[in-house]
Amino acid sequence: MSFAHLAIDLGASSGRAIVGLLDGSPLKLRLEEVHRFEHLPCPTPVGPVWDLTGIWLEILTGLGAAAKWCRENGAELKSVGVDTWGVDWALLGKSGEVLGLPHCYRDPQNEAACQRVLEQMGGFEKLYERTGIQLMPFNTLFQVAARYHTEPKLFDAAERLVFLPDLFHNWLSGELQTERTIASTSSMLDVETGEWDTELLEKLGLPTDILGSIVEPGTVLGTLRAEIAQTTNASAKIQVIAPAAHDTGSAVAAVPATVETNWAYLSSGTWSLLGVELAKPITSEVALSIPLTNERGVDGTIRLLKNIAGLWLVQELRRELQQAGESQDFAQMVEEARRAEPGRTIIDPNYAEFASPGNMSEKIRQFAKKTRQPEPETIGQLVRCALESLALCYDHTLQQLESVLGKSIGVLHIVGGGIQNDLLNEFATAAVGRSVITGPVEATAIGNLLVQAMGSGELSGLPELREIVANSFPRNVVKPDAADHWADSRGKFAELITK
Ligand code: ADP
Ligand code: LRH
Repeated sequence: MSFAHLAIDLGASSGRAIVGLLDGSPLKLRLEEVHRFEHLPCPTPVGPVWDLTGIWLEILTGLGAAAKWCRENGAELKSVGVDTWGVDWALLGKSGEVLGLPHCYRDPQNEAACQRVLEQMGGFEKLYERTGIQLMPFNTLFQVAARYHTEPKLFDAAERLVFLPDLFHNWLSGELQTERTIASTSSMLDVETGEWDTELLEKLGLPTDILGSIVEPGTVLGTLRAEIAQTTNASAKIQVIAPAAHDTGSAVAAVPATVETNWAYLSSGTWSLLGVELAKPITSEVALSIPLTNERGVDGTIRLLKNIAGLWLVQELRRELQQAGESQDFAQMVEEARRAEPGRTIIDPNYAEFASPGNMSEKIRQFAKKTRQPEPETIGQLVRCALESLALCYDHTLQQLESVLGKSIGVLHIVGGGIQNDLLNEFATAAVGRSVITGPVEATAIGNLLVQAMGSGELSGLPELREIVANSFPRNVVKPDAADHWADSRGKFAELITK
């Protein structure tokens, strides 16, 4: 009988349950996707909230399907672990009751709270030197400040603040722990120690008695609650093991960089997370001026990276088409973009207006108008504009990283669902002028599974984990797009973002 683990990988647009089987010599990981679903934030009068119980039922469906698959295929399901997108959280009362629905991070209320916090701190640099996290209005710190402002009594009743994977682990096992990678993206941890910065929270007048102790990725949290085992027809012996509970932490753990020393990663999905892996955080003046984020990873590593808007832009263009009854899939949109004119319009993907949902095509046109460029009209022109601009932003960010590190980066590994967009891979390769390797697509689930295997004592650490990824999944060396505008477009992009 072979052993299996189950990754529940929840991105901001979709979730999946993937069984992983480790066997052979050298060890290889085999994946079996047993469940996949899409999900969306729900608009309410108090802002966008996540369909928490809907997502939970999908998790249970995934667990049930994994248990069935393992039974039918002679495998023993040993453990399950959940990773989610970053920053979102909930409060639990004394009995464990969730106090209010968790908001989706794309919530306009965070903006005012972010400004208030920055004023209280006397500027972003004071916050950055403590937490080392990029300024984004949706960081958990600002979300907590926003909610404390509108609903202070909720915090009186609260016993614990939980991040979403911690909550799902609690619902699976009954145990309650805070996993370090997901906590580290909140802007509430001390960048040097990786522990809660309680002094910061006190300074901001925010409660600290709701913070639990923090555990490492790979920690065995417990076993399935009897009720969960019963409803999913799974064994009550299945362990619940915290993976790198932040999806980006899991994805970067699964980057198959085994020989290179000068590599960077790009985790490509709803967001494009581009950065390097380090032993220690960097909060220098140059890092602050960009600013770059320092998040915690597997085996005590630090991810120095930049959050770039990513395929959110294309997701929103697709949603607009769907609303107009012109349903198109991503592959069709990419084909239209391939046929559109090269180098016509460039945007800054990180322009604040693009971060909120709705009217993406109009927002892109307004940006073009403001910067005196041709306005994209067709879906092909819009998608091409978004993809070329993302590629240029990757190049710019790599240069920024090099300036912080004081050394050059020769190889970019791109992982995640976004690598299914061939055109973006080709654009990225042309724009960055470095060697680009794509794969694996399911890096997040793979990282999640292998960290569980580490936690259960089957694997020793990150180097072994990456060897397994490299041995198990195909990688592709990308050929650059052949259009001749890239040198000009790089110049245009640099001008755009300094305006
Ligand atoms: P998340 O960050 O939500 O977990 P994923 O890693 O699953 O996202 O990546 C989803 C993105 O991948 C989609 O937004 C889409 O842009 C892109 N994508 C998925 N399938 C395809 C495809 N067949 N062709 C082109 N792009 C795709
Ligand atoms: C990517 C991600 C990213 C966060 C964002 C909110 O899914 O976790 O690392 O910053 O979602």
